[in-house]
Amino acid sequence: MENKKVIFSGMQPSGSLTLGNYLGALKNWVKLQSEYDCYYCVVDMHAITVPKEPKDLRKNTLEVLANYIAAGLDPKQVTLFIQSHVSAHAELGWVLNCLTYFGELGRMTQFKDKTKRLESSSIPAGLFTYPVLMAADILLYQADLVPVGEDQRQHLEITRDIAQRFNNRYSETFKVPEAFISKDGAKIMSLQDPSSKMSKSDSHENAFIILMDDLDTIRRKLKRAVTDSEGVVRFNDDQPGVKNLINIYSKITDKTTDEIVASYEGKGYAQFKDDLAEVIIGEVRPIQERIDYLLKNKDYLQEIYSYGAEKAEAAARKTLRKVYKKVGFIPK
Ligand code: AQP
Repeated sequence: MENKKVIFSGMQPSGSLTLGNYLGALKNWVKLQSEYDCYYCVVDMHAITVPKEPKDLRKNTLEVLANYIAAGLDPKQVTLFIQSHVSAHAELGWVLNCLTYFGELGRMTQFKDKTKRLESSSIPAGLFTYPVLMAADILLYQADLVPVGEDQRQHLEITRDIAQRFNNRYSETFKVPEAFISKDGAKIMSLQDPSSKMSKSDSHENAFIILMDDLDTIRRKLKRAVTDSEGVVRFNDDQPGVKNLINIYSKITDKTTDEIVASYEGKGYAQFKDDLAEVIIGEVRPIQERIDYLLKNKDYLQEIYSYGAEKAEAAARKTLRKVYKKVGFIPK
């Protein structure tokens, strides 16, 4: 069998997947599946770094898996699994925690963003060490490439640093992975605050569109999307709300931003937003039909994640055995 390069990536079931997750990452994952040996994971252990209702976590975990498949990932071609089913993630995570410094974790902008309104006494340690678990996820599979959105670049850098540190201290063990951020994978911003990224756990539900939003909700959220008082569809930094909407339009239709701006000359925001709502609906409707079908067939989903866990486990154990040996743990 030809040796394909390995890809690992995952999403947290911290909510239902947004248009940001889809356009920034998932759509790209689908394009890569035939060319690479792909491990795509639902990272439920990451999702408990902030408090989460158990029943919501269970629901979101299955939904994210269904979203993956409905967006086009083929369970026969890629390894689809749930992180907590492969205990090597937690085990390697601990070893890597012992190799990662407090100072470098403190520089992570996602940690700073997520904790800026919290007292230190209420910040879970897991939120702080989140990038270390992410490093374990990736390094277990000896991934060559990690397709993520621009927002995850810094976490990829720390993964590389940790891998290199381990290799230098104990001898060559991990492949040092590269971030794989496609041109198409730019950052999609919040519809309510275009200075922050669109996030599935945003407390303001008009800030994001989820792939499972019904069609009227999509139209309503678009209507309420923050723009400005210019009233002219232009792609520039002084109009961040409109710029974000043009970006979304462009990612879905493959039209350039210049083409989109030209086609709305002399037309106002209302027309542009209505059209964008229909563009989004055209993209998500077939995905929604497949999600519906999958969520009604939980046995099928279970078959997929059980099979995926078995495959992932075999690859992960191989790496973990090496790591344990190198750090000096005695085999059972
Ligand atoms: N707004 C975005 N634009 C482009 N890409 C995005 N991604 C997330 N938001 C955007 C990409 O989606 C993948 C999922 O990452 P995750 O679920 O592990 O965590 P995240 O990046 O923290 O995503 P969210 O939606 O913002 O989740 P919460 O609200 O829980 O923090 C990654 O590849 C990411 O780059």
